[in-house]
Amino acid sequence: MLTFISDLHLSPAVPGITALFEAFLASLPKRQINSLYILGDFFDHWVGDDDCRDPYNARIIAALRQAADQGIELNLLHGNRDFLLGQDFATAAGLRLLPDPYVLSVVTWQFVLSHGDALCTDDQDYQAFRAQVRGHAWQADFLAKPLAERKAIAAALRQRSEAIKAEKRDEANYLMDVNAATVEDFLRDNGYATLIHGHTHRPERHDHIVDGIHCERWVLSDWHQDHTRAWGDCLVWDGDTLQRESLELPLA
Ligand code: LP5
Ligand code: MN
Repeated sequence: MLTFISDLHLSPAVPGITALFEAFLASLPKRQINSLYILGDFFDHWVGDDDCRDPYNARIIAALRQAADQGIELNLLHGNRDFLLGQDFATAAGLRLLPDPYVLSVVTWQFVLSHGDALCTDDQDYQAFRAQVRGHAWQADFLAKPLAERKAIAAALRQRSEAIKAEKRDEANYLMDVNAATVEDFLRDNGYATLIHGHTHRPERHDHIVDGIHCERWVLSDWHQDHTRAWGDCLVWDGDTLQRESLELPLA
């Protein structure tokens, strides 16, 4: 059995979500789930693998490693907040970094996995930003900065991003969602497979008819916490059907 999650945005600021994730990971062997696919924005932000030593990050890496050692196959695609997760992190956590998009063929079905940010082509400011920060030279330049400076830049960008989103939500909500024509091209380019993505924080199952072919698009939720509980969702493939499951942890 396979399971898919996205947009946990893990950080020390969300201990409830962290506990929910740890409980979720620990529950996989009992549920006969042997592969986990994390579809990006696993961390709230990631500024380079030299930050693996940070105590919070080390705790998450240890939890992943424990699951890997129990035989869970761990896979991760980058999100827009943690695209700097690299091979040192992957090796320490015992997981495989996958390209975005990633076509996942199982015995009876074909999925295509993506974080989803590349599909939001109406958000031209973001796409310009994305093109810049996904470049190799730009990343090498950023990673050469001291860790503290990178953390300060990431914090400023996060603040700015939240402000921009609040502004755009008021004036043009659609900007923050996927573009329908981009999704159709994407499905065509990826063999009309069942698309699973996150990023938009709009959990839903959509039907698309592309070239007369029925395609499904499943959007994962981001994870949340308040004072009483942490919650999120996952998708589970049992070899026959894909189902959304709610995850919840009461907080003392
Ligand atoms: O993440 P979310 O859901 O809030 O919003 C995204 C888009 N925002 C981002 C920015 C991330 O939140 C912050 C990333 C921090 C970690 C990265 C570490 C290393 C990177 C350092 C880069 C300098 O991705 C948001 C979208 C939204 O999704 C919906 O799709 O709208 O897009 C933006 O906020 C981007 C702005 O539109 C454009 C900002 C341009 C800023 C340019 C500053 C360059 C500074 C360079 C410094 C070296
Ligand atoms: Mn995202």
